[in-house]
Amino acid sequence: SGHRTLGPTSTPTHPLATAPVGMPAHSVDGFVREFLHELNTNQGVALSRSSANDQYLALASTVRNYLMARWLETSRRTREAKAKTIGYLSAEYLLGRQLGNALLATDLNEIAEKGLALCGLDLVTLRNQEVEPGLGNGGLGRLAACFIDSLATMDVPCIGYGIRYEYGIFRQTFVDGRQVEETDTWLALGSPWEFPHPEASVQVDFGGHTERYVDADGEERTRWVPSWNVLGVPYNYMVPGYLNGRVNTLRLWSAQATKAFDLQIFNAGDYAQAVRAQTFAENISKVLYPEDSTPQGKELRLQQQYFFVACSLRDFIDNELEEGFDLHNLADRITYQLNDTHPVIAVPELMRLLIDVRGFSWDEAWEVTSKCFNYTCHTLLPEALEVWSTELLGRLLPRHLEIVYRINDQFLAEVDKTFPGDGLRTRRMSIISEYPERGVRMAYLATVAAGKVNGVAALHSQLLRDKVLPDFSELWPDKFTNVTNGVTPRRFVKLANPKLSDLITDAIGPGWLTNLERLKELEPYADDPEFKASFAAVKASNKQRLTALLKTRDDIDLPDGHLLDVMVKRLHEYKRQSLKLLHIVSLYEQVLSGKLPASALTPRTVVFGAKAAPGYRMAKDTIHLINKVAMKVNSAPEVEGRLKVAFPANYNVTLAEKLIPAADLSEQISLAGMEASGTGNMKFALNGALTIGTDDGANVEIRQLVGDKHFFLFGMDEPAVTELGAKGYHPGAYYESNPQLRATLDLILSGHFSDGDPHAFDSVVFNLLHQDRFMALADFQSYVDTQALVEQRYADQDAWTRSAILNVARTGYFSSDRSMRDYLQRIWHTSPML
Ligand code: CJB
Repeated sequence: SGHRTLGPTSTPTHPLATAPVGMPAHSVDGFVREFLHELNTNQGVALSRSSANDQYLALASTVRNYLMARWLETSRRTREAKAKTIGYLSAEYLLGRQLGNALLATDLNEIAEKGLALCGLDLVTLRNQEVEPGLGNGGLGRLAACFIDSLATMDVPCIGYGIRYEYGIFRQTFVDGRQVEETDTWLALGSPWEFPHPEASVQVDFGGHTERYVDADGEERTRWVPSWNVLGVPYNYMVPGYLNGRVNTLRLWSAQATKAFDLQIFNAGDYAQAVRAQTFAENISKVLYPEDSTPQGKELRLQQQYFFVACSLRDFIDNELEEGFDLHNLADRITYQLNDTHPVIAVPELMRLLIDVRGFSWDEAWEVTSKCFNYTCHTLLPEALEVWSTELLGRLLPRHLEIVYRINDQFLAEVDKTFPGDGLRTRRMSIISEYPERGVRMAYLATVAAGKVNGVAALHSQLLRDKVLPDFSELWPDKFTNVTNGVTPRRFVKLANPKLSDLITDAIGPGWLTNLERLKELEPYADDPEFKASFAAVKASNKQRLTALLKTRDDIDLPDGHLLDVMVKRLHEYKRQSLKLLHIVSLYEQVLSGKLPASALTPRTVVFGAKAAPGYRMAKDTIHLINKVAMKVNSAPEVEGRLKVAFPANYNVTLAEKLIPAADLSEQISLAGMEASGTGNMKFALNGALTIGTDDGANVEIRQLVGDKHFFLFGMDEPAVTELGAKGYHPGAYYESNPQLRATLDLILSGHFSDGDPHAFDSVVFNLLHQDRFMALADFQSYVDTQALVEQRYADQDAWTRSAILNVARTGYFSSDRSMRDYLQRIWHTSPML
């Protein structure tokens, strides 16, 4: 018929049919041969005629080939062992560049460098060709990337499931200091790390209605009659473990129309209509929603969520399990981790698959489903908890809404049995909310279905139980647990900071990279003058590397010898970039008004990196203000050589890898009780920056581990915040009673930073004065006082370096390998295959 057969035509019988291809030779000559072969056969060009992009793509596939045998072998070994797999369900993976990590995982960096040099090419230049896959917004997506790296490195079977967004997080530029978003065309120059498998596409249904019918056994059943569908095409990515032979899979789904193109309509002359179905379907995986911590409740977003979990559940059941597998035992083979509420629609989807498709009874299906899921909550902000209107859910997924209602009925009956007659409680705990409209509280649904519910740092997990889900924690105390987040030391120490890594290895040997607690062995070196000097030299060299990068990347001049003070994270009111800004303006104002001689300032460069959600007005206005303050401060002769503000645009993983190793001071200044964990805080500490921070998120644990002397704590703690809120918070009172705070805000209101326009920053300033939901004004004095302590401490470079070394030595706990161990023991109840 002219169609290609999908899947194997028959069972392959050759002895080598299931064996992986052999590993390419590990030699410089071999590498060069393979590289040129890829360049010639994949890119179709000769070296002499090749572009940098050709060279990058050929290099990527050369390196990729070294992982290929291990990838195939991993999959064979996992199937054969019938090992339990972690199904990590996440709408975001903020992966960062792949080439460096692949070179590290194959130990090919040196060979590649030498081989390319023989070809007259430079490895660093080619590495810089790569456009990072920005398939996430911030911490949540980057955490997912760290976790899958750790699982691979620990030899734990894991499939990461997500969406292959055609456009990832927007590229940020500044025009007159204002953020302008541009499309992230990360796929435009080719994507050598992905393997599409259109033959393994999955059909996903939407819309329509449900019907009751009686099956052949006389059983009353339900069938969903959908009204439209799309195809999910899987794209596989390698997730290599560090030098251990395991290569797990990240499987991202791309949406495609089931009927690509209507030839009849085309022939009738309606060209636009002929492609409409295609456009409509492909919109589902077109673009990452750039909202971070604030779901918009948009229909397309719900389509994305259902699309990827429906594909993912079907994929595992149909393709990863052996034929004839009894799905009653599904929990023996997979445990799904729900990364926030984004994939929670997987719960009714599994129920539907088991009941409507596989003929399970409700109770049998619930028995299986309630063993398969666990849920991680990443926030405390009430506006970040997803609620889907039943109107929308019923229209898009009518069968799922029915199932959710029944889960709720069954759950509320259980509540009523435990707390008879407590109608208020049942109403509070209902998965269905009634105001402002009827909706499904996805966090409640997740909590009801999950075996375990966890927060992401000790404080956050406690507040999650006490403030967000108190009734649930009372009903099921054992369901709740904490797993403090972590970061992968492969990317954020070894790749980002090769010089520090070499220094560490020289001191304590190489084992630390997969056993990060071994950094403790560095403690005695904090008092070793030679080590301290080398450590300081590494920091200085990282600053130089950053200086060179910012010059070419952004035409920013970083002055020499400054305290490098870095605040990089999404722009959010709760994270309080505005507080950092008030500190800068306060310093500047004091010099300008003659209250402080410029010579009294510790030379300091503040670096910001932050994207604002495109629809988040206050965040965008804050970016504008920071840029305007930067322009003024940077050109003011009064503070020249003493104070500088740099705001490189488009902060991303690639920039983080250069910024963090250069930093002296890490800004972690959210209002206590608001930052679930933070993971940037961990990356800075591990790279020898000292933290100025509130008692919030993982800062609490960082401070406990590094010790109060090596951490700059300021501000109210969470109970104080709650108390002040209860008492009634009046930010204006701080303005009235604190002359320096007043002078600072007045300078902004004077139009000094806005070419005389006094109203340019009204939104930001009046918000601080009249609302200040995150109490920046209340913490202002404590913050600037603590910054003065920072300066005192920095003046003693020897003491500073000692503290920096102790930060590195004492934060090995924050490896995502440790986080994964905690999940394995406390949540997943499985172990590495080793
Ligand atoms: N987080 O990045 C996001 N997006 C959300 O929608 C909700 C939370 C962040 O997750 C990180 C990983 O757990 C946390 O470290 C961070 O505090 C939190 O804001």
